[in-house]
Order: sequence, then C-alpha cells, then structure tokens
Amino acid sequence: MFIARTVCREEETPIPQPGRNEVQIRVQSVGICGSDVHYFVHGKIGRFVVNAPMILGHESSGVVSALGDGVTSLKVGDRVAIEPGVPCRMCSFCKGGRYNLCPDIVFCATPPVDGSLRRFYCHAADFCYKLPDHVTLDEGALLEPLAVGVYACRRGGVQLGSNVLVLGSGPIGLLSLLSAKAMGAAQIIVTDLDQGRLDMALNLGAHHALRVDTRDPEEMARRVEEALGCKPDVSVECSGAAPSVQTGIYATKSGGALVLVGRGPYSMDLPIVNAAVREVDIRGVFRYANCYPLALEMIASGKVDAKPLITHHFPLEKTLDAFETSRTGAGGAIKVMIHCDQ
Ligand code: NAD
Ligand code: 572
Ligand code: ZN
Repeated sequence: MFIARTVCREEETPIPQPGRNEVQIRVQSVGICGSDVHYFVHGKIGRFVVNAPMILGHESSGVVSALGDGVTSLKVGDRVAIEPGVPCRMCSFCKGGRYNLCPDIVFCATPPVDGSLRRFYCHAADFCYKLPDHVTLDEGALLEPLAVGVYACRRGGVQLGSNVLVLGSGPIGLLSLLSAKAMGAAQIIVTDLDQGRLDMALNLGAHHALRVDTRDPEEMARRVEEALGCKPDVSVECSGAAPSVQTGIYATKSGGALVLVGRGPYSMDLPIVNAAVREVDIRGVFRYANCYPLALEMIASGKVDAKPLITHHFPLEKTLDAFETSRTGAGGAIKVMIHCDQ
C-alpha cells in the first residue's frame, strides 16, 4: 500500500556549479503546475513515485549568474526562460526532432529529478532562452505551459480559419485557447465545470463558453455545434475527465482531430467506433518539442498576453501558502507564481 507522507521543508544546499555547456541561473519566477501540486499531495503520478526528497518546480525563469566551460550563447546577466526537459540528443527521437519522446529525457521535478524551485539552479545552456528586455521574468516562466498549448495546437493542425473546441479551462486549456487564437483560429469555444474559469476564457478572447452541467457527452456535443454553427475542426482536451474526452469525440467534425492533453484515468470507456467511422484522428500530447521559440515569439510580439493568468504571487519563503492556494483554487487562483529572489 502506498502511504503519502508529504512534508515541505526549506533546505540550505551548496550553490550548484555549472558543468560543461551549462549555465548557473539565479532563479526568479517559478509557476506552480498541477503536477507539482499532485506530487506534493499524493507523492506520485502513475509510475513516477517520489521515493526521496525532491525539489519541485519546472515553470521557471531567472538570470544567468555563471557560465560553464564551452558556453558561448549566453552571458552573465542574461534573463532566460528555462525549458525544463533536456533530452539525450543522440537517440532516433532526438535526431528526428521529437525529443519530447526521448526515453532518456531528464525533466525537472519528475522523480527522481530535482526541479528549479530554488535560489540557484544549473541547466543546459541550449535549453535556456534569452528574454528580450520587454518580456518579464513571469512571462518567461509562463513559456513552459504556453509551450504545451502551442504543441497541442500544432498536433491538432490548428491553422488560419480553424474552428476549435477547448475542453477544460485550467491554465493549460486557457493557454491552448491563446495559442489557437494566435495561430489564426476563426472561432474558439471552451468548456468547464467552473464558471470562473469560463469567465477568464471569455476575457482572454474565447468566442463561446459552455458550462458542463450534464454528464451526457452527446448532449454537450450538440450544444457545441449549436453555439459554433458547425462542428469544430480541432478539439483540444485539457481536463482528462472521461466524459469530456467522450464529448471531444462526438463534437469533432468528421475528418478532424481530437488532441489529448489532459491526464485522467489510465483506461477509459470511449465511443471509439464513432471516431473511427468519422475519421476523427485522436492524437496524443507528451509535453512539447521545439515550441519554446514560437511561445517566446508569441509573447514578445504581443500576439499573446498570458499575464492575466497569473492570479497570485508569493515569495519563496511562503511556498507552502502558494501550494495551498494553487491546490484549493482559493480566490479564483489560476496560475500561482513563486518569486525566489525577493
Ligand atoms: P487544471 O486541473 O487546472 O484544469 C483542468 C480543468 O478542467 C479545470 O478547470 C476543471 O474544472 C476542468 N474540468 C474537469 N472536469 C471537466 C469536464 N468534465 N468537462 C470540462 N472541464 C472539466 O489543470 P491544468 O494545469 O490546466 O492541466 C490540464 C490537464 O493537462 C491536466 O490533466 C494535466 O495533467 C495535463 N497536462 C498534460 C500535459 C501533457 O504533456 N499531455 C502537460 C501539461 C498538463
Ligand atoms: O509541463 C509539463 C507537464 N506535463 C504533464 C503535466 C504537467 N506538466 N504531463 C502529465 C503527466 N505526464 S506523465 O507522463 N508523468 C508523470 C511523467 O504521466 C507527463 C506530462
Ligand atoms: Zn507542468
């Protein structure tokens, strides 16, 4: 039997020194992700079990404070966003450009790998992205979940004129919405159980918002079609709830795509024949690859304003309060940001 015995503690550790091709970063902003909260509360996600003390945090930005041997792309003082997964660079997935599928990827705050919720952290220089002066460190941290949204839209083939359904309006659904808008979607409709999250989606530019008040996925799909005036070309599932995935299948236009971002039960009952006979492609999403540059460009150009997602700020010393706020959603919390250098 697994018994979660989670404790949170502040610990003094030696300041890490950068290895070859690494930079040392004075960490500034760290967003709390649902997975951080899940590891904290439950001590595991699927087969990834926290068996030893682990530093959380993978949505981070900071200022370069030292260079390891061989680093020429960055200098001390550069403000950077940190892409948290560093792959092996050698396997067929890495060489084929799908490095998110690298079996040897080292990803921050996925056990047993420590994350970046700390004052100093060392990372591969080529997975750090220099921020232009007008892009804030908070926005730098938001590039991580935005990269998930960008990748989800790419996997779904969102393009100019697409009609898009986003199921679930948490941070990932909202950033998928913003990505789809930036990629030229014509109409975007969102769903959620929570009216506060739907209101946020409407403020961010969703054209329609549907509150899920029935467990009948075919009824939800009918409401989506009625609101849009057609079935969506692309559906991006960002809740992981089985009824929502079912809605995604029924709602998507024949020949369209349903992208599975949300993580729910390992196995679920789905109307798979409905998808098959209407050639609705069901596509998985595992984090992202090659999406930081576009996510940064979207922010730097002003095409995407993700700042309204940040609802709460805490200093590092108040990390426990920050996690509690994120866990409970108190005060309408969406993205909670921790500041490590205040
Ligand atoms: P979140 O829990 O904040 O948001 C999920 C939202 O879905 C909530 O607002 C909730 O009210 C809503 N929801 C729940 N049941 C619903 C239903 N039946 N219909 C519609 N909406 C419903 O989580 P998040 O941080 O936005 O992440 C979303 C999901 O994406 C999580 O499952 C997370 O694990 C997953 N995720 C996956 C990847 C990946 O690589 N595939 C990356 C990041 C996050
Ligand atoms: O930002 C990366 C990220 N990935 C998430 C969730 C939250 N944030 N994923 C869902 C969980 N999986 S996993 O494979 N795993 C625990 C490693 O089940 C990774 C992607
Ligand atoms: Zn995450």
